[in-house]
Amino acid sequence: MSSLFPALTGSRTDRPALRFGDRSLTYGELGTASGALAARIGGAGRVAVWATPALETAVAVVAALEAGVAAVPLNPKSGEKELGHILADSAPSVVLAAPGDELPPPLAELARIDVDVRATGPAAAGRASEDDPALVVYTSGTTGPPKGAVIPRRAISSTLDALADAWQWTGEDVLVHGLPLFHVHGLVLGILGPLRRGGSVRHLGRFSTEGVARELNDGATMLFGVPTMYHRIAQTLPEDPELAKVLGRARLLVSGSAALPVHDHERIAAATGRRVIERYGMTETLMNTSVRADGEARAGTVGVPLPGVEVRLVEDDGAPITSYDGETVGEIQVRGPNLFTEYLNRPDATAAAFTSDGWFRTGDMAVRDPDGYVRIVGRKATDLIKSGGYKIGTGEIENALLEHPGVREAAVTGEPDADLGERIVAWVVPADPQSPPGVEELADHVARRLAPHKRPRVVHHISALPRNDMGKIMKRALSRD
Ligand code: MCA
Ligand code: AMP
Repeated sequence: MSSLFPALTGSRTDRPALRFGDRSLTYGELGTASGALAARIGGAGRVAVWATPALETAVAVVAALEAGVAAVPLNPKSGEKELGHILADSAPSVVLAAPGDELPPPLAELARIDVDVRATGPAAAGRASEDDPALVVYTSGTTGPPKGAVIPRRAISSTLDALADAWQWTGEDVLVHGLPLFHVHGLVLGILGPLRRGGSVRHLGRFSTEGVARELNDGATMLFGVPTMYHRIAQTLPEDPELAKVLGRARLLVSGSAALPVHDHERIAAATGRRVIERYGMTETLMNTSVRADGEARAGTVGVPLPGVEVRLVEDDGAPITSYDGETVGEIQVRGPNLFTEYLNRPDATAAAFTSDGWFRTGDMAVRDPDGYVRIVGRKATDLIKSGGYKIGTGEIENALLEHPGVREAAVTGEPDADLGERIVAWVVPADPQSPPGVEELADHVARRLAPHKRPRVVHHISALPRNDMGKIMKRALSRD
């Protein structure tokens, strides 16, 4: 089994690998701690990782990958219902967590290993093929609970190596990020990416413009963020010349997980002299396209296909679109070594996600410019919301709302939000119109059951949901009101 992280055992193990606040590990230290943990979890089936933004999460995931065991990162803010579903579905044999972290009831019955980032002891590398699962990452769909995307080892190595080519990403780079570690963006790109290159990562614990400025001023060369983070940077720039100066000096500013509005692109470029570049990916596909470091950073596009990734646009009937005219809209389909293998325990959903000849249907709609640049113009499913860079299915929130005693009927839509991209709006028919549940009550209810980022930000009380003759809720009629 080839290691995903050659730098763990290379000749320069004194180099810094990870830093979270004032805690850090060199490659040598990371190799020792993750090797010792790998020896303990070898053959464990799947392991859950309590993915707080901390050193322990990175050590736990690296150890799992070294052991050849699949890791299931858990959002530490997941509510009971979401956590219960993920644990039942992925059936991990053990949970890896930082010493002292309190784990909620659904995890209480699971064996626990405290991750010791200073552990020593004999290391053990497991056996796994390139097609074996590396991660199971839960991602929302339009209906029902989140599905576990099984991501093989080859997808991780191929996506990170393709990005190294596109971004001229090397071991000299120092990445700063403040993304959560239970999704692909923050974990695969933000942690495993620098480690595969032999570079280093400084995690902010939580995103702040001050943290970004501090790290870029102290040797960091790259920044990864979701559009909400770049929006907050754009808002701060007019009063913060220091932030503008350090962003201007950065080697690469990368945005992804949702579209970065052109207005924010332009405000950042005007204040810093640098353009943010965008890349486009999905939990199921890892990265598909990117503006290249040596290419033109054109606002509003996600660049060109990454090396090894086939990208096509298709009509509604599945016919490929051959024109590169910047106008003809089609669904993006992708094929390549970067793809997931399956949705865990969901052969039906897996089959539906692929065409008969192996292309993955992304559900994203796009056009292609004459020079091959892809512009995403929308999404097939109106029942998926991207808020703060998180993908959220409306069905899941509707189901949670219906479990509240004050809710008789519920529908959820997304509406534009300058900061979050989209915000979640709940349309509720109260059980008792005299005392309808308020926004705080329903937000807390959803946050407790699912996760805080899935909570509605706006609640409208209505007397009935608009339905068509078939009884289906007409969401477009709701959003227009
Ligand atoms: C607020 N909070 C609550 C409640 N209200 N907690 C419980 N119950 C409530 N009712 C808490 C929140 O948990 C949060 O805590 C804090 O109050 C502020 O909440 P909020 O305003 O929602 O968050 P924010 O600080 O504004 O978050 C903006 C953000 C965040 C930092 C940009 O949305 C974020 O981290 N987004 C990243 C999403 C991401 O990584 N997506 C990648 C998936 P606390 O602050 O302590 O958490 S997409 C992907 O992976 C693909 C492959 C791709 O292409 O990248
Ligand atoms: P997720 O499943 O949470 O990984 O989210 C994947 C989705 O995020 C994609 O299907 C796109 O809709 C969206 N996305 C990711 N990157 C970009 C980007 N740069 N521009 C527009 N949408 C993006």
